[in-house]
Amino acid sequence: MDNRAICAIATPVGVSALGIIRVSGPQLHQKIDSLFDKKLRDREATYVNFIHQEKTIDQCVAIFYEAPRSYTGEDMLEIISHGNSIIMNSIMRALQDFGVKQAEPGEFTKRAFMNNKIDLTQAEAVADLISASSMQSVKAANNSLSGQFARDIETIQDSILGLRSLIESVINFPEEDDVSSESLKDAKNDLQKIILSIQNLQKHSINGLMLNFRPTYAVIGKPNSGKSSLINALLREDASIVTEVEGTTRDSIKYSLCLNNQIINLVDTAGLRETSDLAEEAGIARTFTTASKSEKIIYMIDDQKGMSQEDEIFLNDYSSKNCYLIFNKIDMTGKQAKIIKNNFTEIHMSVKKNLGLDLFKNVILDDLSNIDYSENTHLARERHLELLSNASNHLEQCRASMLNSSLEICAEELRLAHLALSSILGQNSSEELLNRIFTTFCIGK
Ligand SMILES: Nc1nc2c(ncn2[C@@H]2O[C@H](COP(=O)(O)OP(=O)(O)O)[C@@H](O)[C@H]2O)c(=O)[nH]1
Ligand SMILES: [Mg+2]
Repeated sequence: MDNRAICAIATPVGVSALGIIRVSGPQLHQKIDSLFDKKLRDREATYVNFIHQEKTIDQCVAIFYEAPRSYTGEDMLEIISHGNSIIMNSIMRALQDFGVKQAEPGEFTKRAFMNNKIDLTQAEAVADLISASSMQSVKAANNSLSGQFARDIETIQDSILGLRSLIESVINFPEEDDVSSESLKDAKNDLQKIILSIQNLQKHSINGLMLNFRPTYAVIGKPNSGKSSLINALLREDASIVTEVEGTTRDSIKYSLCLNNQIINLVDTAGLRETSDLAEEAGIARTFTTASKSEKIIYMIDDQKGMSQEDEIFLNDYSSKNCYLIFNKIDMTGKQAKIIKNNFTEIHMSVKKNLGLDLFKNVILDDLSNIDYSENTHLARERHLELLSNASNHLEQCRASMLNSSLEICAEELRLAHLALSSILGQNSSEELLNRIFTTFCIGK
């Protein structure tokens, strides 16, 4: 691995009061001392001038963390400057003049992993914490980050090792018959306990996976039914272009909406109609792709026009479980805002007059409240689940071989189960796997 010092802006781009630049690398002190007008002391915040080519770029607060007591395990520096991107980029350039390179996404955390500051589940939890989409997923990510998930796995690994040595002893000393049959009975009990604890961990992981998940709601319907208006009303800002011209929205545009501390994806789409405009036609094709990739469809109908045959044809492919109908513009038809459960759940509302918008939000909130969560839930990934089920399969094989007294196979299955668990923690993981995990991080973490 390239172990040159790295730097990155760790705060979002744009204007802000303060911005943070992080630096990490071996023997940083000697390299960057001359950039400050005062000497930095370990783990102390110092008010300094950041100086480059004899000019003060900014007045900052700098904190130096001496290795190995830092996030990455290397020497680290955090520069808290004013949050202006011209200032921050000048600081970055100055650092680069001193041989510090721009960090890749996740490179700080990757170094923390490489230096054994954290295991792979904790590294993944860092990324999950940053992108957590609800307070529950924040808590669950923290459970993983604190190492609870890793400790649970290590406990199971220890039990597997214990069981293996028990079985090896029976293999090696078969002549002591009494001891053997006693030991085998113990082995069966131990195996049963291990299988149960894996099942327990799998259950928590499945719940954790659900928490990590952001459902996508696609808003679909004919042109002018009020799709973009609905999205704007929900986002409480002019996020989509709303006009009276049919066919304004020509692409599928994805937004994040935070409802009661939970984030969903909301997609605005091109209205469905026959068209000879090529760009619009391509937009409509995307609407269908978006629909097929979304968890839920919000199908909008202009209440003045009512449901048409085309609407019905589209809806034929959907069920009440994955589709809601909105009859919009009831201000023009004089109806009351209400929810009706017919074939589909129908919400009769007016976006423009803000009638029934809360009814609609409650429908989504109801969807979101169905996720099961307990204090032990940790934020899991597909990767963890696959490896847990892999370990679990080997343990089942081990049980089967124990019943036929094929003890060599038993021991081998235990070794494989242990290996699967090691991979969850990132012991013996390949460079490719690590790259796959760390490139999903944001820069600066
Ligand atoms: N009267 C009335 N007009 C609405 C309502 N919702 C949206 N509109 C209007 O319908 C037109 C089309 O809206 P837009 O959101 O662009 O529809 P889209 O093509 O489905 O995205 C605009 O002029 C909106 O102001 C409503 O509840 N009542
Ligand atoms: Mg639109």
